Amino acid sequence: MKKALITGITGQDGAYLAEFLLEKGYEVHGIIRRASLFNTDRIDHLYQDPHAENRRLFLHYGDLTDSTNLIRIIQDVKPDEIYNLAAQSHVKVSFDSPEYTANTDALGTLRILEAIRLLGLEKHTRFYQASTSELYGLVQEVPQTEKTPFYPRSPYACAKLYAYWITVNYREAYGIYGCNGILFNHESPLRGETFVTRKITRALSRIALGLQEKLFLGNMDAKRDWGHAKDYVEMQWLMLQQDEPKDFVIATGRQFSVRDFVNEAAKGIGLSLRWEGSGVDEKGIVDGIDIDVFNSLHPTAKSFVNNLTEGDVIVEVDPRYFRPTEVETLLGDPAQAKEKLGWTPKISFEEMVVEMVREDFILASKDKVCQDNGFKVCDYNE
Ligand code: NDP
Ligand code: GDR
Repeated sequence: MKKALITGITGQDGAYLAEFLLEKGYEVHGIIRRASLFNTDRIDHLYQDPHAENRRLFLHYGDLTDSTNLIRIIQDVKPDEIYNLAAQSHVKVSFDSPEYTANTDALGTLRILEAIRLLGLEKHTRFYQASTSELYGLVQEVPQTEKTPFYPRSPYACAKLYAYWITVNYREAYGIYGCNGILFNHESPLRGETFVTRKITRALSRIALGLQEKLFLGNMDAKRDWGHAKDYVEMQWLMLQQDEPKDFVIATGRQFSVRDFVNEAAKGIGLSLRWEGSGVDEKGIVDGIDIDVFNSLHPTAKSFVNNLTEGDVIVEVDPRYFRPTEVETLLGDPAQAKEKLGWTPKISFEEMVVEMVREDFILASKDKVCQDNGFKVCDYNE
């Protein structure tokens, strides 16, 4: 039975990857951080009681900032494959916490590679590094390929640039099978609530149910190549199954703006929007409501009064969400992945947005029931 170690198993990709590898028959080990509250929501459906026989999912406390802990876990597990997904992954937050971001995202990667080397596992353990389209930053070429020059635009991207090159270096210097997956943005109902897509689908659902008044966003013109996380974790695995290690761009080859995403998500719950103004004065206004779509979202929807009316302003720009340096446009060319890995994404942008907004509508419906019965629900909305 193959053994995989996933750092960042409690994150969006970690959860999908753990499920995928368990289905493939792997023994899966994951590193989780000690937190004051349970932080395993995304993998609770995979959890196996530590006392159960024949279990194949094992969780270890650890942190990418702690070398000795990483060495001990890797020594104990001796994994065939390590997927390094752990990171302070929020670009905007990296401007507030640049040193912590570098410690985790850059040095954390080095610590794992060094552990593989120190333990003499260079020929045993294959290594996947979660690289990112943020490396292209101020883009030098459209679309971006494996050969497009990098120009990082945030402390996060600078840290990931180090991680990219140290992976290449350990491959060349010590013969470690190490790969960078240069993944463009990928989303899902498990996406963190402060990334723009999930912020939008969550907020629109809550607005439709009267739990929130407005959605405040930053740069509406930013353009991204958005894929589905479930599709992308399959590629992470495929990259480690090849004869030779190689770096791959993983993207859909389609691009949409933040505004396009809002329109698509609004459509998913039966709203059409019109846009007025520009820059910080831009507003998204309800232009039409398709009550049949709204009612089809969930059996409970019919029992809720939809409190929106045409003309309501539900989206506004708030400059607090602007970044000191922005990545305006990203569009990937996945030709090499298609050719060499035989990989193509299965879930379209439109299908993904509908899935996300429908899942968030169900969560908002639960909150609505709680609120209507006098219970306090979470108002956090950043
Ligand atoms: P998430 O933010 O959802 O998950 C990050 C994971 O890393 C969480 O499990 C988190 O733990 C863990 N983590 C954070 N800091 C540390 C640390 N110091 N030590 C140990 N674990 C830590 O990210 P995604 O799943 O979306 O992304 C996975 C990886 O892919 C990240 O490296 C990200 O930078 C990269 N990436 C993501 C893309 C995307 O669009 N999603 C695109 C390109 C790259 P906890 O749950 O406790 O917070
Ligand atoms: P990104 O994702 O920075 O691309 O990094 P995010 O969803 O945070 O931003 C995408 C774009 O939307 C604009 N934007 C906003 N973003 C957020 N978070 N909140 C807002 O209110 C808002 N309004 C507009 C942003 O300015 C940006 O242009 C993600 C992360 O998963 C990284 O870890 C990963 O490496 C890259 O994708 C590829």
